[in-house]
Amino acid sequence: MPALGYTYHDHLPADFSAQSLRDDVRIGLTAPRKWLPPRWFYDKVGSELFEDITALREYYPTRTERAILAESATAIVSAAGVDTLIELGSGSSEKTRLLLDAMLDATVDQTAGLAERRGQGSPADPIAPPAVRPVPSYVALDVSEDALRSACAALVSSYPRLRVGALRADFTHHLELLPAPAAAERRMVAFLGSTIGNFEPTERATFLRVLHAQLRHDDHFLLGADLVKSADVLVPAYNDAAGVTAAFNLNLLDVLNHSLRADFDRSSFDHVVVWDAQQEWIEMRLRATRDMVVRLPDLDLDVHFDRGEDVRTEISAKFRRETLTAELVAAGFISRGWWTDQRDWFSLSLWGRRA
Ligand code: SAH
Ligand code: AVI
Repeated sequence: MPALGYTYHDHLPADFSAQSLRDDVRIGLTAPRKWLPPRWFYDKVGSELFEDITALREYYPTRTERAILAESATAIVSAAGVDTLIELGSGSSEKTRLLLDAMLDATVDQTAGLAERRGQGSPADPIAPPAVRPVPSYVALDVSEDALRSACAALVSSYPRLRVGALRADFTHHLELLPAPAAAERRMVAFLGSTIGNFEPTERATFLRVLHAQLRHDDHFLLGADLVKSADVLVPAYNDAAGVTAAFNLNLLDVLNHSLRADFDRSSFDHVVVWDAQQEWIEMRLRATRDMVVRLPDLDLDVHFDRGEDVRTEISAKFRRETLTAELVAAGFISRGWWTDQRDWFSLSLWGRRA
């Protein structure tokens, strides 16, 4: 057993992260319509601010997904049959506990069933023992070391029977690093929280194809996806009255200031949220409130902003069952279940691999 109680592997060494941040920032801030990829939100402060967002009255996705899991985790786990749960973009792994509880309950049920059947069997009528299942395991994959370490340390103390691993990696580049299954080990890859909505459509299609290629025939994919609903609900979820989402968005400028010695002035940008009804996605932007030049010495780059100019920092796509299903089927998946809440605001769907 490792000293921490969990294994930790880092596939994002400092120089790799620094180079990919430099590449992303150069591409995004020299584009005709400026943008930045959302993975850079999640430094220590950003990960904590995201956790604060999940508790906001306006931000319904986390509590709605948690309610679906509370109701249906047992059914999901029993439909998939899970020895190892691998979670992409695991963050605090809080909702995951509902899946882990269901996984561990299932192994207790199996053991009890085996003992019961052994008690009934006689030497003349031996009952073949079922195949011994692998130790229940959980692997958290995230870009944020702070989130991984605090989530895994907490899981280790709550779940002594669970084998826990942390993988610091980027799910847009490193899906081939998912732990390979042992013979007869059944894996379920979970992607919760509607983080899939933060991909551009083409990036989403690539992600689904690459993930599908990593799965074996008895593995499953569990997807949490936020559903299309009224803009009156959607916009406040990304523009809360207390300004926590604004702080999360503006923290991106601090990340660039710390990591690239940039000189962004936070007070010269506004947090802006737009519902794009055509694309059916929320856009978060940072809008310059004055003309300015921002210096990024590590890139040897000066970036000019006009007053009113936007940097798009995130899209958060909202889904419909038919189109989401079509995308997964196009990537090779087959539907194994769909769970939602009473208002049909959020979905959890289970997918298998087409043979
Ligand atoms: N799954 C959690 C957290 C969602 S927040 C929940 O449902 O509440 C999104 C998480 O994805 C953050 O923890 C962030 O650090 C992680 N993340 C963002 N981009 C990532 C990437 N490219 N690769 C791996 N993790 C990423
Ligand atoms: C992680 N992701 C699914 C969140 C979302 O809702 O798109 C990130 C977030 N951005 C602002 N609030 C929350």
